[in-house]
Amino acid sequence: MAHTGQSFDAIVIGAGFSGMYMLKSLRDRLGLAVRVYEAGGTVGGTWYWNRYPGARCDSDSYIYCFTFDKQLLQDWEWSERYPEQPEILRYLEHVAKRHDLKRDMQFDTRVTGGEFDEKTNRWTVRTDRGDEATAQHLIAAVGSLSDTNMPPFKGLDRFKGKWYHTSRFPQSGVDFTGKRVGVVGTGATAVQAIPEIAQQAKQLVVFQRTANYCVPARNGKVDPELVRARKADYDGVVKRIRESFFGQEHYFIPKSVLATTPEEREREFDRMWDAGGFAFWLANYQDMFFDKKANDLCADYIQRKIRSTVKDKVVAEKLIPKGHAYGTKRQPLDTNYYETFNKDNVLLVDAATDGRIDEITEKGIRAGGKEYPLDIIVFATGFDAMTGPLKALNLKGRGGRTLDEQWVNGPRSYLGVAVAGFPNFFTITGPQSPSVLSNMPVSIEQHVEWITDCIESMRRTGKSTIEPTSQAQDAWVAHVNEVVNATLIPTANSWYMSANIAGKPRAFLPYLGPEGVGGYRRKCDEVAAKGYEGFVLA
Ligand code: NA7
Repeated sequence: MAHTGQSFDAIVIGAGFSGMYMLKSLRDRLGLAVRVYEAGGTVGGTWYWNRYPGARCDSDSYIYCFTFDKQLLQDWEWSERYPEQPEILRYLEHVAKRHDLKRDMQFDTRVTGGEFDEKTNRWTVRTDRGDEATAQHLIAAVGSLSDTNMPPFKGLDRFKGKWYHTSRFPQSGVDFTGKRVGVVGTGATAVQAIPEIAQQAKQLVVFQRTANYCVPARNGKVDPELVRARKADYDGVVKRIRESFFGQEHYFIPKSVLATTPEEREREFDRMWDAGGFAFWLANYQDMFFDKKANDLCADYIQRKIRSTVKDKVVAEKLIPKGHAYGTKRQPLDTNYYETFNKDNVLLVDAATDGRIDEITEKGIRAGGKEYPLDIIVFATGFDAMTGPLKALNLKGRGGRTLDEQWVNGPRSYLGVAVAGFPNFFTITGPQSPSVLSNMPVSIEQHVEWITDCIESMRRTGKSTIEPTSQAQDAWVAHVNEVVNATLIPTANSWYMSANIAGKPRAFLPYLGPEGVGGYRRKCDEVAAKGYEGFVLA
C-alpha cells in the first residue's frame, strides 16, 4: 500500500552497506525518524543484484565488512579469503537482523523523484509504489556501480535465445549446461564469470572489446592462525585501513622500479603475484602510476605471465592489452581466467583482430561479419558508474535544477559528499570521493560517520540547511582533476574516466587523493572542525 503525507527526519535511498549503516547511525545514535527506500527485495545492494556465477568480493573478507560492530568482527567467520555473493548477502542479512534495521526499510520500492522545497527546507520524495514522503535530510546510498549499462546493441529484440545482464541476474540462477553461451565484456565481472560458465557450457564465446591485465586472486581458506591474529588485532587493523591509501593493508614499495635491477624487481613481482589479490596493483613500485617507463616494466611481467599461461600464441596476443597502461583500468582478479582460454570449448572473439560486434541476430551475435550461434548471451557490460545512479533519482534542488543539468560536463561535488544547489542532500561514496578507488566499506563508514556528525552538529546549533558553496565545489573539482592529471589514469578509456558509455562526458569520476583515504578522511575532519568550511549553514 502506498503511503502519502509521511514525514521523517531523514530519508535514505538504498539498503546496501551504505544505507544499512546510515540508518543505524541516524536512528540509533541520533534518535532520528528514518525511512529507507530500497528497490531490491531485501538488504544487500550490489550483493542483492549481482548474482552471476563466480560473483565474489575482490577485497579480503576480514576488511570487507562493517567495523562499527566490534563484537561482530570477533563473532563472524568468513569461509574464504574472498567470500562469494551468497555469503556476503547472508552477512548483510545477519547485520540487518542483529540491529533490527528492516523495520525502517521499505523494499521493492524505487525512488522515482524528489525535490527540495525552499520554503519548508525539506525534501519531498516519491516512489514507484506511489509513496510520497518528506524529510529534512536526504541521503543517497545508491552505490557507485548500480546503474546497469546495457549498450543499445542492434537486433537484441530479435534474439530467440535467452539473455541476461550480470548485474540483474535471476535469483534462481541460470543453467548453462549443454548450452552455447556468449559473454560480452571482459571487465572484472566477466573475468569472474567466464571460468565458471566455461565449466558448464557446451561452448563459450567471449566477445572482448578491450583486453585487461588480470592478476590471480588466490582465493581459498585463510590459515586459522592468521584469522586468530587478525581478530586479536582488529583495533589495529581498523586503524591501519582507515589511515591507509586504499582502505586496505597495501602499501607501495617506496622506491622507483627504474632504480631496481632486473633480478630485484623480478623477485618483488613474483612475491606480489604469488600473494595474489590487489597486491600487484596497489602495493607495487610507487612510480607505476606516474611514469610510463616504470609502468611498462610492471606490465611486461603480466604480459609474460599471459604468454606462458595461454597455449595458443595467437589467443595469448589477443589477451594482452594494447592501448592502455597497466593499472589505469580497474584491476580484475582472476581464478583460472587465462587458463580458461586453453579449453577446447572456449573461443575468444577480439574486437581489434576479429571484428567488433555488428549486431545481435535471431540466432546469436554477428561480429566482424561472422555469425556466432548462441543459446544464451550474458552481457557483462558494466555500469553507468557513479553519476548514473544519482541522476536516475530525478532530484530537483534549488530553482528546480536537476543533477543532469548541473553535471552536463561531468560530476561536480564538494568532497564527493554534497552538491551545491542541493541543500541537506548527502551522497555516500559519491562522485569525487575515494569510493571505488578504495575498499568500499572503509569509505562508506567514513562518510556515514561524517554525515551523522554533521547532522548532529546542525541539530545542536539549530541549523535547518547545509549546502556547499559553489566556490568550495569549484575548488574541489579542480583539485580532483589536478591530482589525477599527474597520473597515467586519464590516458585510459576506463569507466573511471566515464569512457565506457557512448556520449558520457569524459571526466574522472572518483577521487584519488595524494594521501589516499587517510588523507581524505583528515581533510573531511578538518572541514568539520572549521565549522563546515566551504558549506553554508542557515
Ligand atoms: P566494466 O569493467 O565496465 O566492464 C565492462 C566490459 O564490457 C568491458 O570489457 C567493456 O569493454 C565491455 N563493453 C562495454 N560496452 C560494450 C559494448 N558496447 N560492446 C562491447 N563491449 C562492451 O564492468 P564490470 O561489470 O566488469 O565491472 C565493473 C566494476 O564492478 C568493477 O570495476 C568492480 O569495481 C566491480 P571496454 O573495456 O569498455 O572496451
